[in-house]
Amino acid sequence: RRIVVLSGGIGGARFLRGLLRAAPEAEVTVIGNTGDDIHLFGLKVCPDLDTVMYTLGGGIHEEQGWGRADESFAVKEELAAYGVGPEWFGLGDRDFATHIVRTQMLGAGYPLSAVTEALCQRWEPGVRLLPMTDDRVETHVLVDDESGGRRAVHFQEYWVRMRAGVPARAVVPVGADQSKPAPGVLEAIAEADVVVFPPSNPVVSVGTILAVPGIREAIADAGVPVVGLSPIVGDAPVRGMADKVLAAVGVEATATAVALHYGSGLLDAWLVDTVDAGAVAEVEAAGIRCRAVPLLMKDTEATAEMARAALTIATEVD
Ligand code: GDP
Ligand code: FO1
Ligand code: CA
Repeated sequence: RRIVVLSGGIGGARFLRGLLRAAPEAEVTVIGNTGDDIHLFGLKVCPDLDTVMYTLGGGIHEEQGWGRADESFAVKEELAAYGVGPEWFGLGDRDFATHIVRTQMLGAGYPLSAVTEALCQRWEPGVRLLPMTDDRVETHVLVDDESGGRRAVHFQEYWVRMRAGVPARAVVPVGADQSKPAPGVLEAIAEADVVVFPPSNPVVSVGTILAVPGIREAIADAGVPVVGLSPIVGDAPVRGMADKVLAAVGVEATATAVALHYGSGLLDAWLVDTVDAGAVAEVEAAGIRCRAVPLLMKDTEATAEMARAALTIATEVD
């Protein structure tokens, strides 16, 4: 069975671990969000690709959910001693090596998709990990400035430095409209038996991937079940501040609103948590098959059970 998953960082990566346990024989292609990518100290950092790669490859800092296990921060401290920031972004020494290799290969002319494949030869994530695009796409967030206007900040600055503490007026995936899907992306979608939207951020993770021209259309045209799992449980994100960026696109932080945001034109089936069982009828009224199952990724087995539910509901809409 060929499964395509559109993934952000932590939510997507943890789901994938469960999916690989639930369907060990499946051929899984992950289309990773690169809108969160940022250039720091002359290096290209791809947080969501790295989170998937480290999580599935056994190198992730488990509690934190991003970055490397057994990390140290000597380079960051030395940079700070030179007065070189930003100090608000925590790049560790082990993680730095990944960005150095990536930047070196990009500088030598390899596209990000080839670089990602090379990095994955070390980590053996058990999936085919593709960036959504080889082109530069950077998500920016419009916030209010002091003089009553708006200013754009990089998504990482909004998320990590500002902790999404001020309203996001708009979320703009800069460069997305000019970007092309990376090699293999459209082919993987066309050959998929099922497409899964994991419990990733619907705006800045899955939404950014869908903003690459051709990807949304390819999914709709594939004619295979498209199944999503809600990242919103009990009217709040399980983790993080997805409600802040949902507000920017005028979507309530509820499992129903996120399903309707994807829409029945794209989504065939949707899983909500058991605490949101009341949403099932609403979602089904919109033409999307819906079931309530436990959606907390407490451990790999609980997550595998979520993946099994997703694959089961997919067969029901096939
Ligand atoms: P990011 O790039 O690291 O922000 O990760 P993703 O975009 O892949 O996923 C972020 C989303 O994962 C957040 O909106 C969370 O609400 C969601 N999430 C995290 N843990 C869980 C969980 O255990 N269950 C569900 N349903 N969602 C989760
Ligand atoms: N998230 C933070 O909240 N603080 C950090 O300092 C931070 C550093 C960081 C470094 C490498 C990496 O791959 C991820 C990192 N993240 C950090 C997580 C990540 O930037 C965001 O949580 C996601 O992109 C949000 O969607
Ligand atoms: Ca992310």
